[in-house]
Amino acid sequence: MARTTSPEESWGHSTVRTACPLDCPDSCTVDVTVEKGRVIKIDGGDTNPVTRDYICAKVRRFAERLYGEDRLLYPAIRKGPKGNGVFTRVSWDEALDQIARRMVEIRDKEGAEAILPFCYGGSNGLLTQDTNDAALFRGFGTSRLARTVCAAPTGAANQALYGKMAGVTYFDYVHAKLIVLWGVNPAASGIHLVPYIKEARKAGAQLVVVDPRATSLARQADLHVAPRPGTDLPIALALHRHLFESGLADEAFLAQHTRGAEQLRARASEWTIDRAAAEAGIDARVLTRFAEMYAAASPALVRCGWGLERNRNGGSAAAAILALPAVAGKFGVRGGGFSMSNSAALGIKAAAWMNDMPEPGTRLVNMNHLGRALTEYNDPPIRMLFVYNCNPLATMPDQNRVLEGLKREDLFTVVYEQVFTDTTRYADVLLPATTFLENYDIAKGYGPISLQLVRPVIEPYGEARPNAEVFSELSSRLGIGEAEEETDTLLRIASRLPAAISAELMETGSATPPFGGAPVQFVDVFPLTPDRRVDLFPEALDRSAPAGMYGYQPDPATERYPLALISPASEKTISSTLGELRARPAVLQMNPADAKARGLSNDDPVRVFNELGEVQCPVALNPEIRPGTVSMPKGLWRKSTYNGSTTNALVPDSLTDLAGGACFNDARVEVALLGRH
Ligand SMILES: Nc1nc2c(c(=O)[nH]1)N[C@H]1C(S)=C(S)[C@@H](COP(=O)(O)OP(=O)(O)OC[C@H]3O[C@@H](n4cnc5c(=O)[nH]c(N)nc54)[C@H](O)[C@@H]3O)O[C@H]1N2
Ligand SMILES: Nc1nc2c(c(=O)[nH]1)N[C@H]1C(S)=C(S)[C@@H](COP(=O)(O)OP(=O)(O)OC[C@H]3O[C@@H](n4cnc5c(=O)[nH]c(N)nc54)[C@H](O)[C@@H]3O)O[C@H]1N2
Ligand SMILES: [Mo]
Repeated sequence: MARTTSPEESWGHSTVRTACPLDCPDSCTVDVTVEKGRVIKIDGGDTNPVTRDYICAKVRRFAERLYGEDRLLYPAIRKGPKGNGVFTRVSWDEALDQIARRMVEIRDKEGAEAILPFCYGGSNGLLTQDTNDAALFRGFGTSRLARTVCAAPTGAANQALYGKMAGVTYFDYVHAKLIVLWGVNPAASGIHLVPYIKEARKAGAQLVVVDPRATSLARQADLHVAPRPGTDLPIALALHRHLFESGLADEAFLAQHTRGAEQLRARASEWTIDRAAAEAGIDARVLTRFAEMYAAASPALVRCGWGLERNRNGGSAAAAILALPAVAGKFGVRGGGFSMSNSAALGIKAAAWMNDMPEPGTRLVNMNHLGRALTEYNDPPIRMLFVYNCNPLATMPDQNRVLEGLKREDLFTVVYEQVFTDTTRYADVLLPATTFLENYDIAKGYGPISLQLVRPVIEPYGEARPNAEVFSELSSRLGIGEAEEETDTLLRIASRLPAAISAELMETGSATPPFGGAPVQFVDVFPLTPDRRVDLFPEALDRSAPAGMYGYQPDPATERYPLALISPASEKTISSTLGELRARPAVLQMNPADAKARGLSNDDPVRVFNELGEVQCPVALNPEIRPGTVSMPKGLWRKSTYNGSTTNALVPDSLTDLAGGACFNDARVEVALLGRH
């Protein structure tokens, strides 16, 4: 499958069908129009039927990234002091030789664990991560990275309770009579779900939204529950208590299909509606109505999102929410049950072909502790940071500490990137990466159950190269493996997929999902736990969580820093991807009552601060956010605020109760007019 002719010639069309592998549940089919070797239009296709021929505004603009002035076009090495942004162009050979030489030097002197590979959500496909990169770093014996910045707590809960059983997919929303959107905002973070929700509503479904902000869907909902961030656990436990105490729990289902119901019931027993409502800062009548609506409706569907995981209680909260359909007996009907990540639904792990390479026992670094690791870790200290598929200076907690680490003159930083990001500025060596329009990949959806082939629609721009090739070349320089072409890696990974899936994927560009892409929980799919039951009280998690399973940890607010700062997904970027295209400064959203108490008016320049840092930006008065909570988008670049600090400068690097996740929404802050101290 070597690329001998240009993609255009070999396909003979100016519109090429491919798929978007960016970090979003929808995994859209995209049709890309190419003229004279240049992308001129990106639109939706329908191989993955949820795409329905339209795509989000972000990816429609992707050519602006592809050809933008921030695009990295050739390898380069730092010239002058760290962070001054001046680089000298070098050849790929020079850059890779220098990296390989440094890796060996560091290993010989301090051990390979002094090298930390750092990657996350760039392109989410099966080819760009956990393939040749993992072979290289495992083979060399570097430190390992715990990739916990997202979905770690929800994933741990889903794994422990259900073994990541497939969830209700978009197609079946229309069958639900009640839809609960819990800590998720599909109008921004997965837009193709929205029409399915609308169809369900037309067919008579009620909608409940649990979100501290009155999002567009919350404003249309039958019930909007607007809790203080981080209080979903008491709310969910109060629903459980209501079900158990009112005789509404499905005892037959619990006996046949679950374990641990008694312990869950015991932990929920202390959370009366009144107590939970007081803790969450909501009206007890709203919570009572929620409990009654949920108990009464069938099919009832809970869409559990990621907004609720990003705090100290995130893991237990997700578990308590995912346990609701089991206790209330909502499974076994089309449109009933839960909907979470479907990334495991095809039984394909991310590291499709890595499964037979043993996980080494080298040091494991939690990515949320990057700042700490770079400035404090000693045994050995981190001497090389190899960043790819990630923009940590923009996306990791405790930004000021990350920055302090990146500024270390004795840290050798490689940044392998598509564009000149905030992190890129602190590199010693820059490597230019292809985008999904220039490389192969295999895109796996986590909303719909889907697997699609991503194929290059244009030749790599400048000297950009795909991950698969660059990591295998480095491996060959270090005597770990042989250099191979990207297409060889693709074929090798495809050959590790289940045979039927692989054949269809390579032949047609996509794999047909099982059960028509719409499995019914407890009819078509069952828990993948060891005893095939729902584990409502996972003992191992109970032992590891600081307050035990379903144990609530109180709000971290103090008198000085009373406001909860959240940073939800915005329509403009995917995490920080495309952040370079943001032209105007980002704005802090604040309830008018909170603004009044601080003497602030709309558009005032403010400082948002706590002990970790300060963000300077304009404030917008917005009644759609609950009092006591302020909001700023996730994924901002440093240029998007007045002082080059973003939300993450205010985010502690504390960890969630389960799985070491990030506590982005545990930032507690004060806000004042800029200039007034
Ligand atoms: N446009 C766009 N799409 C994206 C992304 C993006 O950055 N931009 N990111 C992608 C990625 S990486 C992910 S993980 C997903 C995330 O997608 P979502 O699950 O939608 O996650 P968030 O945007 O973090 O938060 C969702 C909602 O939770 C609310 N929220 C915040 N704190 C709490 C809380 O404590 N409890 C409750 N109940 N609600 C809370 C927020 O106000 C927000 O409206 O989206 C993916 N899709
Ligand atoms: N304050 C706050 N911060 C957050 C969150 C929050 O809720 N609040 N949410 C978090 C979440 S949910 C997530 S998932 C993380 C994501 O954080 P990151 O993993 O940093 O994701 P991105 O910001 O999208 O950056 C990915 C980078 O990878 C590059 N890239 C893409 N494809 C390739 C490739 O094929 N090869 C190479 N070498 N590079 C590539 C892109 O150009 C991009 O700059 O951010 C987290 N950060
Ligand atoms: Mo994420």
